[in-house]
Amino acid sequence: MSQHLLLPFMIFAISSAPGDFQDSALSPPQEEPEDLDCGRPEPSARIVGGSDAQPGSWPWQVSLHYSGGHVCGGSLIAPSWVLSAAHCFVENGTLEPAAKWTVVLGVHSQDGPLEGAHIRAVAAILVPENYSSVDRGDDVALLRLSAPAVLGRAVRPVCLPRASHRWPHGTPCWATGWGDVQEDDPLPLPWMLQQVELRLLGEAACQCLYNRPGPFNLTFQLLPGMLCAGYPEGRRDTCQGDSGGPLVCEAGGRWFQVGITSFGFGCGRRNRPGVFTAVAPYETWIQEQVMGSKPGPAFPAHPQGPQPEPPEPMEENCTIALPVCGKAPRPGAWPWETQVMVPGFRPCHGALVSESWVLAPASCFPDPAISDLDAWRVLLPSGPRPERVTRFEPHENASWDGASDLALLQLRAPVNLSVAPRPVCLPHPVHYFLPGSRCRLARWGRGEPAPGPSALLEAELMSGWWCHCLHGGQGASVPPPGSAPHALCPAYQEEEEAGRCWNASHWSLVCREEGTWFLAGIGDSSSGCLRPRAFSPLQHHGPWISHVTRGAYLEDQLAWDWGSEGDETETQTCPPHTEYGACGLLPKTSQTTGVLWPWLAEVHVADGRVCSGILVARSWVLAATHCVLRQGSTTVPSIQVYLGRAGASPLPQGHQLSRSVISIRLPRHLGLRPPLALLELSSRVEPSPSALPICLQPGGIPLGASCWVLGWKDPRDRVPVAAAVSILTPRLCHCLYPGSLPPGTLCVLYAEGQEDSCEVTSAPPLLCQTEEGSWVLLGMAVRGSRELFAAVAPEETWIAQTVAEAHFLPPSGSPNWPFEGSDLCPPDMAGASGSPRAALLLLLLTLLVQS
Ligand code: 4AZ
Repeated sequence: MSQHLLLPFMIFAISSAPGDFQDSALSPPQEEPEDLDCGRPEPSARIVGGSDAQPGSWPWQVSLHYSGGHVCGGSLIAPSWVLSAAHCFVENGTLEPAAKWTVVLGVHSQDGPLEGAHIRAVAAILVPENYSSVDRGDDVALLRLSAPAVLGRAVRPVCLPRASHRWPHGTPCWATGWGDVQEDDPLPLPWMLQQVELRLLGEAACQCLYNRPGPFNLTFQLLPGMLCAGYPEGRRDTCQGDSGGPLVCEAGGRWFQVGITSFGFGCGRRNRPGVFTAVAPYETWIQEQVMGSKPGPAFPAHPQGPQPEPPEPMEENCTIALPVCGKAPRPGAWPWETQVMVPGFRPCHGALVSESWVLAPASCFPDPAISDLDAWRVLLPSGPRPERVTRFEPHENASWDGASDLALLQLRAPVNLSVAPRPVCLPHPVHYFLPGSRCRLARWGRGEPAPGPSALLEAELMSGWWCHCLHGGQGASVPPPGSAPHALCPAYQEEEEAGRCWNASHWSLVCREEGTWFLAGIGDSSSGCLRPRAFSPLQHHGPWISHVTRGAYLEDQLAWDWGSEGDETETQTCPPHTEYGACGLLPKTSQTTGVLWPWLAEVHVADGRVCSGILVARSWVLAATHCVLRQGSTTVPSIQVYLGRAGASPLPQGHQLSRSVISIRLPRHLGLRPPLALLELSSRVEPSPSALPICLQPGGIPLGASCWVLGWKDPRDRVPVAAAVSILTPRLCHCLYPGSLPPGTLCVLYAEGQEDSCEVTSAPPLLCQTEEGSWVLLGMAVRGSRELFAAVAPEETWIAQTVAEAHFLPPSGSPNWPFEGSDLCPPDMAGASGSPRAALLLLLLTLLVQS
């Protein structure tokens, strides 16, 4: 029994044909004297309210045991008959043998010897022929006991309603059971029978609630023979283990069983009331099964005589409940932000998660502080006075696992949530924060105020793939949408300089869905001085938080537009890492951010030239020598490098970071000026969607790769464009450009119509994406050419010696093409006129004829 919530097996929407049980209204009325008195517990025995039932208050409640443990509930309807739910007994379409079940009657606490209880074997289990699964209805079962129950103070039958009985919308009724107290949270010892008051919901009202997409964006079609009970706001419900148990309503001094606990979407969730099998429509079916059994179940006439169909109040049809949690007057004004004051320590920031509980990092409260809870004070926004703390509950893994650095603090007096303070919403374990979600950093633990404008606190969530592949293990499989992520990665609108410190930057990540804020993750200061790049998802801790607090606001996901990521059904794996971490990943960014090429740099030389550069390590950029050094000049110009530029228009200028160049390195070449230069940056960059080094491939062109020239079409707006190319074999290359090519030159052929994509003076890079998904740098364009590239591979040793942290992938085993020329060119090909494409066709033809 849940006063709150739980996730059972998830049941999804269907809309099959209604069952054919409505004819039961024609059944003959029962003569009451033939049956036992029903539905009357010992008058003095029950107290309404609270969640533990009083012994004897629900004497028809039975516990159904399988292999010695409680599995389902049931109700005694006659000395030899128990009513329950079909789904308790049917597994994969087959009925479990009756002999495996026992019925425990007259039990209250199921801990220890079942005092006063008695046990009956099950002689037969009867289930409607049409039963297939709970969501298709007919979830009802009858159990014939091997011997009649002994009726007494704690064991009495409940009354059954006739088919014509109607119960008005809103009738207060009671459900009972030993089921979970929340989703995945079993009833604690001493396993006392639980009771909860639920209101009947009319069909239209219930259908209306279930028409709102809920967990997993699914809706559900209520069928005839089902009824709902509960509240739009949730929090009181039945749960796993209550199935088969009774929902009873009082009429004329007797308790009638109106429903059988059947299923629901989770437990106690907002707008997801419990679904019950309506008992009245099964009058005939029950009568047929128990035929001849004396005494049989009692179907007393309704005390008010025949009932008309109650008109369902129309205005009740759609009272959708809105979240209680996660409402902020404006971003940054967090009504859940709490400060825990412990004498001798700096204030610790946490979040209010329910009326009585505050979540904060456990590391705020070292051992000596815990000894004196009396001295602690909790400051809440707009709270009239500091609150006192009565209980401190650290997470069991708090001391060694940063992702579990959490503690719960119980306030001595619950706060009134109708005004600020208000709790933040918490995600269920399967919550999937969409890439592109708008998030904010919020103070957490001993976090200091942000050193700068509030825009620094804004963040946008990166795709799960990027986050996992950047921060997770190499070759790891990416958790698909809908399964628990290992990390949440925010992309910041503005990148800060490494070295600029945010003091002791502990932050929490709050993300907004449909205007409601969720506490999505907690970050530590592992990125040194900077804002955290990866947060530990809080959703893993939802079960612990709800177990301890019994009432934290776990909310269903509210935004479901998964975009292209939702279409990815195949398991994705991460491209290889190098010993310095991930390289060459291209994040899938949102609409608002546009495409960012994390390794593409703009190299601005003092005299106004701008050319492309490629980040090869956290403080090194590779560029074409002719672009950064003037021919003949020996002075080193002043150079500024910009990363994360998505072009001057139309994409936003955010995400930019810049570094000045402190040295230019050239390889030692005899005679010729080497084509490639390494620029050393004034400080390192932090891996982010704006700045991630490219990978390098020892040996050259990766097999099966697709290759691109990445440049900009217009030197003024500098919006990056990628033109698809194929790399020609050295022989074709040599034949097309005989005599003119320095060793180590790559030639490319542009895909149809892409020749003019890139501007030439910027010296665009040639990149390939390997089959594993890593982006690899192959070369930089030679002066004045779109087709010829100075290859990186011949400079491998120089790069490795200059840049210790260059990201060399493991050798791919692909053929290492010799870059030297060949003498096998057909005659007359030299400098073929016209376009390279025309020349190439001609060349291919000639070679074909020759061979
Ligand atoms: C179950 O799994 C179950 N919240 C029973 C009732 C509900 C959900 C699940 C209703 O037995």
